[in-house]
Amino acid sequence: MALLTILQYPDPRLHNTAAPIVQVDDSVRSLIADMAETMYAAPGVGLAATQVDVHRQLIVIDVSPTHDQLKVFINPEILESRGASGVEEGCLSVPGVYDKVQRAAWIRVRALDAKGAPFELEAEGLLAVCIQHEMDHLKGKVFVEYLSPLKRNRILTRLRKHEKRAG
Ligand code: K1U
Ligand code: ZN
Repeated sequence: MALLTILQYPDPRLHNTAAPIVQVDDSVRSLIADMAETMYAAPGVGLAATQVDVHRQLIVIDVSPTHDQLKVFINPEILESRGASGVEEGCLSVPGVYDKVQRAAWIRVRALDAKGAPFELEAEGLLAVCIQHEMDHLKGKVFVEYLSPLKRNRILTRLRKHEKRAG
């Protein structure tokens, strides 16, 4: 297994659109293992392949307090959604920024698992928000792009200062 580098906003590669995965083979399972290790080490509760510069439709999520309930979503689709969530979001590609975004409170999602088998899942709370956040990454959208231009410019200024200081 390997720790992968997480792209940092405003890296333009975060705006790439991910392609569907045609075959769930050993290379996909190896990427799943590396993404899970990277997510747990960060630490985070989700990670999209886009964030590690792989532009394929793959997400890993674990919102359990025990960090032992890894969920894998390949080619995810939202079939139904309801309500409005009030969960605050964070993003490993935008460190130090937390804010609320308009998302559905409940979703029904269809995807393939790590073996390539189709499944459906109903989700609410943090899991529902995390799935929507990660699916946005696969479409090239970062959560700060939902915020007002004022907030987004402040975030960009702070991140650029931080980047300069880090060399
Ligand atoms: O997409 C990402 O960068 C991962 C992101 C997922 C997410 C969190 C909260 C709401 C929506 C999406 C994170 O994991 S940010 C880090 C985080 O939330 C966290 C870190 C340690 C413990 C618990 C949460
Ligand atoms: Zn994110």
